Amino acid sequence: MKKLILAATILALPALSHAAVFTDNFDGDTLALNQTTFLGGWTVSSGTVDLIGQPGFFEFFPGNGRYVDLDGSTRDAGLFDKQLALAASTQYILSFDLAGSQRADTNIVDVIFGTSSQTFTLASADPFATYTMSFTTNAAANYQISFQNSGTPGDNIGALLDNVSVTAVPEPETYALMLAGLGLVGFAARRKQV
Ligand SMILES: [Ca+2]
Ligand SMILES: [Ca+2]
Ligand SMILES: [Ca+2]
Repeated sequence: MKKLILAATILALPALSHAAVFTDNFDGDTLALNQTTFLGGWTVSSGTVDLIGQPGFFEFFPGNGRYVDLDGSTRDAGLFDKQLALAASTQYILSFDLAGSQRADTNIVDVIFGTSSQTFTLASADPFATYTMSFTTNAAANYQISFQNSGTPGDNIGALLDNVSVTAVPEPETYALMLAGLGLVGFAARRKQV
């Protein structure tokens, strides 16, 4: 029994280090050019994005289901963004997959996550790759996640976005508590054996 608890506690460690607060693979969203409604609570402003992919709608990456073409079909790439409620004084990691347009142009994507921002350049043929950004909150509040495609303006051909997630990084004290817990369980298990 003690061994079982110990095993369960060890198994719980990786889960604790990746406490997801938001995930979105866009697979449940409706295929459409200039899509404005997203199950993940995204909004599109100052232009448009397309929701493309499986089945057979600009399906460049079978296996990735559906994904976002960050330059819609109105010759004006929109700001794709959402607000996410995050706790105070916590480090968060944003993870997302970006691919090139697969349609013979290079695109630049500006990503903002809370107080962190970064620019990514995607060559047309770039496959989906996972990128991460991180920042630490100050107060508990709504924080921004946004993706803005630029590059060749107004060609309706954007970089592709999939698998957005946000995870909280546990505080060192949490690990200390877990390790202390492990030690106690181990001690109890050893005592039982004697
Ligand atoms: Ca997907
Ligand atoms: Ca498009
Ligand atoms: Ca473009």
